[in-house]
Amino acid sequence: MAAIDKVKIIVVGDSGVGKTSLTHLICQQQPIGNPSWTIGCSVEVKLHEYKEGTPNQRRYFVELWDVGGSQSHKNTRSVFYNPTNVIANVCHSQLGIILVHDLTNRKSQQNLQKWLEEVLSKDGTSSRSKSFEDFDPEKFVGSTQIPILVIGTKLDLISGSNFVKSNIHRRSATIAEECGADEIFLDCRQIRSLAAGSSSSVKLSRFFDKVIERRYYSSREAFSPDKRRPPLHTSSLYSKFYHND
Ligand SMILES: Nc1nc2c(ncn2[C@@H]2O[C@H](COP(=O)(O)OP(=O)(O)OP(=O)(O)O)[C@@H](O)[C@H]2O)c(=O)[nH]1
Ligand SMILES: [Mg+2]
Repeated sequence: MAAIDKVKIIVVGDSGVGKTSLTHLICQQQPIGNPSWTIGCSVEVKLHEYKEGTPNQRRYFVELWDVGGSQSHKNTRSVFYNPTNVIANVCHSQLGIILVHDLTNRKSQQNLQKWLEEVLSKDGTSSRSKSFEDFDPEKFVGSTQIPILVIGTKLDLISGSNFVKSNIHRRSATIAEECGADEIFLDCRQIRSLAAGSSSSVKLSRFFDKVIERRYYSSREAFSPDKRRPPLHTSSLYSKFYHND
């Protein structure tokens, strides 16, 4: 049987926003009861049907790298951002980024820019030395074409009117708007949040397709299907690095 190719997606955001809950919901199709703080990084894998329902349908592993958001581990996190399989002049080729914020915590949304900068500047392929103030997500994301998805969690904890209000009174563009990224709002503790056919599930699937497309079908990156490299290693269905549960 042919090996199944894979892509890597980094999941980042402040501690407690719900990254582990989200990753579990995506990969296990069920909510996680009581997640503990993620120490280091936990990797879960989802089997994804690329371009499902079309003649080009193909199966891929999507690895979700759920990175612990605690400030105290900031300096040791960069090891997780390093894309494997790096070749000269190919930047972030197999990488996608999911930026997660908590809808009840505005600061967690503002911090997404810092998270994006942290991933992009420390992934081992960039020599940028710019400070945070100089960082322009629109420009940088535009130049790398890296697929990004923004997810707002804890939708169940805010009332509809608060949600509308917080969006109307926003002073500046959200990071999703700046990056031209899709945005999903959900309750990670409800299985129906990503029910097949729902708009959230369709957006998520489209995002995975984008990451796969960039990795395996983009001629610009010399990764056309014909020139496709074999994966470095076969994914185990569930591999854990450092997690304290
Ligand atoms: N009500 C509600 N609670 C949520 C939701 N998503 C996550 N939580 C809760 O928020 C808490 C933190 O969730 P985690 O998934 O551990 O957060 P994390 O982002 O992985 O945190 P770190 O591992 O420390 O970076 C847990 O108690 C979850 O049950 C949601 O959509 N709604
Ligand atoms: Mg976690």
